[in-house]
Amino acid sequence: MTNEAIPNLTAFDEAALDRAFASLEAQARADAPALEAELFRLKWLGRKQGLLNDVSGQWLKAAPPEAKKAVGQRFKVLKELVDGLLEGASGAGPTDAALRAEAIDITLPGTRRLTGAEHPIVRTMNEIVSVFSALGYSVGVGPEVETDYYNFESMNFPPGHPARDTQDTLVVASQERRASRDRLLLRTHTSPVQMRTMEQQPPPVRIVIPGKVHRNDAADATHSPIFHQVEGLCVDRNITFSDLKGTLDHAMKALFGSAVKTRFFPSFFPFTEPSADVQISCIFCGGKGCRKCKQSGWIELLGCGMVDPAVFAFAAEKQPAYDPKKISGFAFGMGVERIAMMKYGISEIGSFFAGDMRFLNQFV
Ligand code: 2NL
Repeated sequence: MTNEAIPNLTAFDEAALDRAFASLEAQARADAPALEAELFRLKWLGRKQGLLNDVSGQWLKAAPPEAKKAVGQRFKVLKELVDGLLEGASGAGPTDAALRAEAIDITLPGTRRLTGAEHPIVRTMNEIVSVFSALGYSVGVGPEVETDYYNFESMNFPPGHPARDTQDTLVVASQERRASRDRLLLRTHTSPVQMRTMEQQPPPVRIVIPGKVHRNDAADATHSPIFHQVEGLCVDRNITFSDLKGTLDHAMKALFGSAVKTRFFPSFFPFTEPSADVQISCIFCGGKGCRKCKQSGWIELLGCGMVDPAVFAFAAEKQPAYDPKKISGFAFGMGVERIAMMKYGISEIGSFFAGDMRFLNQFV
């Protein structure tokens, strides 16, 4: 019986023999990595059905006397190849040459990978947050796509307030079918997270919310439609404006050095009453007056105030403990870019977002 994997040889000239053996060699090389070692041995070297046995039977024995030597030589080479392949596969291990080719020089220096660094905005945000963490504040995060209710209505913005205008707020398209309180927009401040927090837990609350906010502003040296805020909220019994002043005075000293002074000016926000703007003594001239503070000796840095009872009334719809007759609180908000620009002497807000490595590498 002849093996069909081995064609019958019709010509025994050198070229015909080379072609015939080359095809078997290629087959053996393909089988070696594909077959388990014992299967490979059986297929090629098996005493009864091994291919080499059949090659010997069909090609060597069939060769005319003058071609026997040429067939025998090629058969020997093929047998050595198959033995070699089996040795490689059966745990005798690779040859020395193969080992040397794969060797790793462990004395070479490793591949240096840059670890990266905190972006200056994130770093500043973390610094602000850690000042309040040290005072016992927890940290909250929340969605950047918000509803009109959390961003405006519950923050006591009246229906026609200019901030609600699409000229000032970036809104999600095609929301007309929804009730106005459910319409989606990009949050313009992180206050919605504080309202969500109050809905989730009764007072006392001490929390800071760092995060990204959006406004439909034209970009210039100090304005960007995307920027970052840290807002804070403290609610408990008997929280007073003195607590607000003491907390923010401490926070400014922790952020800018113990020599800075603070002062509070009357201001207005829909969500606080009374409201104040906070100025710190100029960190560049110590208060004597310079270009940075426009010769005033003071720099305006954040807004704050006592939480408006109307805001507590919205929270009380879900958590009755926010009864403005029983509790009080203060809140504040600051722009992270503005603080980072002051700390690092940066004049263009766009530098934070341009992704220019020459800028960013200064903060590594
Ligand atoms: C500013 C002013 C401020 C708040 C944010 C706030 C949050 C709640 C209730 C009341 Cl839940 N107020 N946040 C209060 C005063 C000022 O931010 O100029 N930010 C850049």
